[in-house]
Amino acid sequence: MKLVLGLGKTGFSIARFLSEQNIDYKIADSRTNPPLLSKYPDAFSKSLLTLGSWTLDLLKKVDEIFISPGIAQNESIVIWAKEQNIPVISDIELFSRFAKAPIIGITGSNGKSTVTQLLTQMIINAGMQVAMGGNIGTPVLDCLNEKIEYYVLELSSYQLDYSHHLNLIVGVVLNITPDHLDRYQNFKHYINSKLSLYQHCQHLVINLDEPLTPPKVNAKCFGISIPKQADDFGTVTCHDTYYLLKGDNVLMSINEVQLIGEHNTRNILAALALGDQIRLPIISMIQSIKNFKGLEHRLEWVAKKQNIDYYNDSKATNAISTITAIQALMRKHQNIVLILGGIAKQENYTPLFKLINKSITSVILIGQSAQQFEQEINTNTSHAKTMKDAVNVAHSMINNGTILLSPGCASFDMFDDFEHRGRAFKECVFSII
Ligand code: UMA
Ligand code: ADP
Repeated sequence: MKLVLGLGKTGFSIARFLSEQNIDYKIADSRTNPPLLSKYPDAFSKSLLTLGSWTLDLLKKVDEIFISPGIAQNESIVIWAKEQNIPVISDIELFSRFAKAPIIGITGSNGKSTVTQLLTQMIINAGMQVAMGGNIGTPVLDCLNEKIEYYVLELSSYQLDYSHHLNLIVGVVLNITPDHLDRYQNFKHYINSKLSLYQHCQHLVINLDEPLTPPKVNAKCFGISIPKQADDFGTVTCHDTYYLLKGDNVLMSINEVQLIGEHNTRNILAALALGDQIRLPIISMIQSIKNFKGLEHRLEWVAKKQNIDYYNDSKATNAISTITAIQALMRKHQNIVLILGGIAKQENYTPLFKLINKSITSVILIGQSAQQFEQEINTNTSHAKTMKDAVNVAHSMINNGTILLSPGCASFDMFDDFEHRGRAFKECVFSII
């Protein structure tokens, strides 16, 4: 008997898959009323469902556990399973047992979704059948299809922690900065979790600008400098313009790219290196980059009205992604009002506060972190209880410049998720202008 833990997106997709395979399972969620329960009344048999606190009884007759990524490794049920030698694996590992096409894995603290989406687009433009899934939103088991030629998976550290046997044709750890430290004993454990992806890869893609990645053996590399190897991807500046390079060869000018910021240049170079590892034609990859507008909620330009540009970077849920957004905009925009805050992560926000104090005109503080952040910020600050207030106050502060939502925090104190927060921001912007 298999045990499925968690009744979210992952749990439901595992249950559906096991039902289709006629594999016996039961399913349990430690909440009495998990948020998705009402949405899927017919997806599982109620007799197999346990809601509420987990006890040892749940493990009776269980020979394998399929666990949702949101369940931490220090939960009692995971510890009990280890004591009884019951394997605990992710949906990713289960998927990899059944997937017939090669799997590409993308992890990192920031940029995963952008690279996953761009690489998927590159494979489509090269004329192949591809499925994209994982942490980006579609559970991997929902992607399984005989016709697929490549799977492109965004993998979180949570998913990697429960994936011990994967076979990736190529993989990348884009970058590693502190995140999710509530789930790990310390930063070192988080780093090890991210780097575990490389243990599963036939071919590696490595970020030369990331000191935490391993020796560059047997890998294609990328970074913001002139490549040292013919197979690596990088950049060169000539007459104030950046060009993307493969070895000595100029691929394209950065002026042909729609995404802004050096972080996105890195994301593009990573996608090129991954695509090159699977031998996608360079010409079609370049065309995909030219067409790529980026994803919603990631430094997304929303509108311009009365000399004010509005950007939605709701996906910035940690300090470094907000730093990245400010640095990207500062090059062209001098007068920036930042909407910041939510549930702060257990990480060092000092570099962000330093940048804000140096470069930001005003900050509108929202969410639980407001009082804490206010003590560290010297620039002009205001408080807002709702997104509507935040946008109105920001709008009243400047006649020209940029209003940026880049909260640097999780959203759950005020919103369902970062998408809800980003949509709320955009609705408020459109109601003003
Ligand atoms: N649950 C328990 N006990 C617990 C914790 C959770 O029973 O101690 C139950 C919850 O009650 C809930 C279910 O488990 O019913 C939720 O499972 P989950 O939190 O693993 O979420 P899913 O809905 O399965 O979504 C997961 C990913 N969520 C997390 O990793 C927290 C989604 O990533 C992913 O898109 C989806 O699988 C499909 O693969 C989201 C995320 O926030 C976007 N990821 C983190 C991030 O990007 O920072 C890692
Ligand atoms: P992830 O899936 O890893 O969360 P996204 O592509 O969704 O990454 O971007 C999340 C946030 O991080 C956005 O605010 C985005 O602007 C920022 N970001 C994207 N790529 C990078 C990068 N390479 N380095 C730092 N920040 C980044």
